[in-house]
Amino acid sequence: MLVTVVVLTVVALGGCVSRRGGEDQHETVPARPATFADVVPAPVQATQTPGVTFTIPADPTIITMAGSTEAAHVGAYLADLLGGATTREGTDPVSGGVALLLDPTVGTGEEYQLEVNAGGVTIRAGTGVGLFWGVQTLRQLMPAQTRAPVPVPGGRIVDAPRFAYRGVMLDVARHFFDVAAVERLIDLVAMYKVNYLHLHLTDDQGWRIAVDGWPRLTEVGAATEVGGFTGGYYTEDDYRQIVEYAADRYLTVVPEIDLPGHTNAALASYAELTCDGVAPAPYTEIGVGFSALCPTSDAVGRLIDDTLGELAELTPGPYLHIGGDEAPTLNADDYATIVDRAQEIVARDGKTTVAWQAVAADAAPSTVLQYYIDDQDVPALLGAATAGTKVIMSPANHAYLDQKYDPQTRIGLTWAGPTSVEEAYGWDPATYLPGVGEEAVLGVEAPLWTETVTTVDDIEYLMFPRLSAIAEIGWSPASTHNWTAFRQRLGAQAPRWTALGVDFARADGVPWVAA
Ligand code: NGO
Repeated sequence: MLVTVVVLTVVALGGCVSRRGGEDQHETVPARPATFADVVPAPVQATQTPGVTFTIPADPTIITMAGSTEAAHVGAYLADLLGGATTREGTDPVSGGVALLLDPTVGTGEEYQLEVNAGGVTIRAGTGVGLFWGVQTLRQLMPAQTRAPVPVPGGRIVDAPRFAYRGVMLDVARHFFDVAAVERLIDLVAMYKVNYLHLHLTDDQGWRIAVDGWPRLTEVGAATEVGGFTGGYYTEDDYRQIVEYAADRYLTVVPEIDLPGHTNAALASYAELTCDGVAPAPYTEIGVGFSALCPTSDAVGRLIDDTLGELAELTPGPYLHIGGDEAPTLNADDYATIVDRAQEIVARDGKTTVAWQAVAADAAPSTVLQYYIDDQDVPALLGAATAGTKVIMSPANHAYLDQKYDPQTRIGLTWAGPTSVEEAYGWDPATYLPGVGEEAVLGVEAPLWTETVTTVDDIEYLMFPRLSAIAEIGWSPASTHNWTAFRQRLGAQAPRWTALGVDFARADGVPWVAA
């Protein structure tokens, strides 16, 4: 479906005010060189050296740590950004180029240090992922066009993430998005050090992953989406391709099979998954809470076993998400029968379960719970967190990217919003839920549900800039949290997004730097 957007632009003195839902009074400021204060997410320490600039020359030299395939991989990524480079192995900083050096004293995880002086750039980290995040920071210190020669301001950054899990979720069930769309999304979110991609693969309106032995899940279950009959699905190879593409950018895929509710597409495919043996019609509306797998059906046990078993095999990351949200048609025992079975199978296959908060009362100790709403399940979630359960924070009124920015936004839901950029940024994962403190929080995730999202432009419009706000909340120390500084940093992303063709919302309240 093509959505036509009417853009009315009014040029005002010294800036521009345009109107497109969510962007009523947007502000544009003149182009300026990138600074160390512009990096999103804000680093732990960033100190610019006044008066020093290093220009990465055309056809620069990139030194990658001798003997390290990880460093070589990150070097190739950087060479690509620079439009070509001569890459060779070494162990020391390089004059006139960029060195990517492994140094265990920097850390053993995602930490990195970046130094730019008049002679060159040096990034040090204990791991490949640390080097990769260092390159993402370097990218933000360059002009939007990163093809060398490019100037980089001098200075030093010491950086490490606050939380281990910084996720984005794409709902490919309500509307399907192909592999290329997902790859583009991965490229964009990697810029903000997002390290988990949660794919919501199944829901009432569509089943999006092929499962051996269950052909009707894709023949019937994948044939629909919200508003009609143009669905789609990933073959096993498609899924592998997404997983690999993500891994190349240090993102881990978390696949979700939503059960026992949100399962109309599966029920429509196989009558034996229902209790009355009658397959319901396909569903293309956006209501929730009406469907459920039958707890006493043998076929349901087999479906869970086969689907989660296959995903466990295809997914190198540690997590499988089993959904668990909104199944009001089942009583507590029947609900528990199904989510217990799913958790057992995930554990059998050596993975860790992630589930929406509704699973809290039935959660195995190792299950990670995803919080999104203040409802009747919160007391059980708090109890589990006190007993050591880890929580991913996705409060819908701050972190749900599917909510409109303001009532005029052309797409989006409103039940938890509207959510301005300032509201997306305005919370702290470790104090949001009293009883779920810093230690209990595994991290944050920004879900993009796609009931109203039909195109890649739609994805980008709802995702940017708010995803960058959630990414910063997940990465940056609480001490850096400051809306006035953040809005400046965020505004500096505009030329980058423009250069990449990202259809971001020039949301109110942010001084958008001109391209
Ligand atoms: C809810 C619901 C989803 C909707 C979403 C829309 C959760 C966890 N379950 O969030 O099915 O798509 O809201 O905002």
